[in-house]
Amino acid sequence: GDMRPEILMMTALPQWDMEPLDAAYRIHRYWEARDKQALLADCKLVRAILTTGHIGADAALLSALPAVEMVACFGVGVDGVDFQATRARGLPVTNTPDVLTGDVADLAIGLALAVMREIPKADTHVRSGTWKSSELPLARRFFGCKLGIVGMGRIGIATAERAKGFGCDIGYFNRTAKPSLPYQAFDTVQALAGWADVVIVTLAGGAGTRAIMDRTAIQALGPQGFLVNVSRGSTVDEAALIEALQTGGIAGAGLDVFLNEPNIDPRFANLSNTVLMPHMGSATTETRQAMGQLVRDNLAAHFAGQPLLTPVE
Ligand code: 8YV
Repeated sequence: GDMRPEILMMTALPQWDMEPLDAAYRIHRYWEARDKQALLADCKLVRAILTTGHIGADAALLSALPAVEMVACFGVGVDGVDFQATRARGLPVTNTPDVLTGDVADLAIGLALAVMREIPKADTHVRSGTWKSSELPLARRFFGCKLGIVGMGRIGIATAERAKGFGCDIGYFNRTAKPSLPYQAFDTVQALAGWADVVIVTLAGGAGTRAIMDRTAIQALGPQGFLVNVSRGSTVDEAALIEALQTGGIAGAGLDVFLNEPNIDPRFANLSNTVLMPHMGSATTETRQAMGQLVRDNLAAHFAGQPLLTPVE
């Protein structure tokens, strides 16, 4: 018979992952199923869930899978995983740290440059022919600016390393102080935002960081301040952000992440002082290949009874 372990995949991965996954496992394809309940009813022998950190695995999903042994996330964030439920079942959870750090940090700097130097607006100006009849307003200098980083984990540190090359003055907020870092620590996000020309949010998502970038912090950035978010939409008070962007409360924002992706607040589309991206922080061929390999290696280690490569817990 078919000896391949059964796994449940919540979302599709690229062909370079699907082929080896199909060879190794009997895959239940959640994203393809029209009747999700019928699909889950057929998953009683499923031993692993392959998901993303933001789709995650909630208590209802886990309770539908009596034989599940582990949750493997494609991505570093694991905010969609119900850890109370996985702990109750003793299920390990893996993610894909490190391999995507450089890409997300690159995009953080890219979004800061794009919004401050108005690269997308300038591109439209050239393409549309308005260059012949009008001049764009002057943009804002990025190099040498005061750069605040909220969340000094792997991605925050990699962002700071890049910003050093631009001569930025770097400050940060982190829930636990990191005295070994050669950057100025701020006690509150509000104090950091009051000091910074641009704030880049590189926090983990989840309940512990919900709207850390709150209304007061956004207001503290001020009419000359910029916000970049490459973490999760949940880390910023989005209603307060939209209001500040609409009223000139801040100068602009570069956003890769939103609440309710991909059905984001339609008001973003009408804000000219924003650069918007569809959650592409890790979206390079090189990084997505490395992420897929790491997910497959974690699954393979689990089914071989070997230690997991990158367990979250
Ligand atoms: C997604 C991410 O996982 O790593 C993360 O936390 O948000 C991304 O890498 C990726 O877009 C797949 O959905």
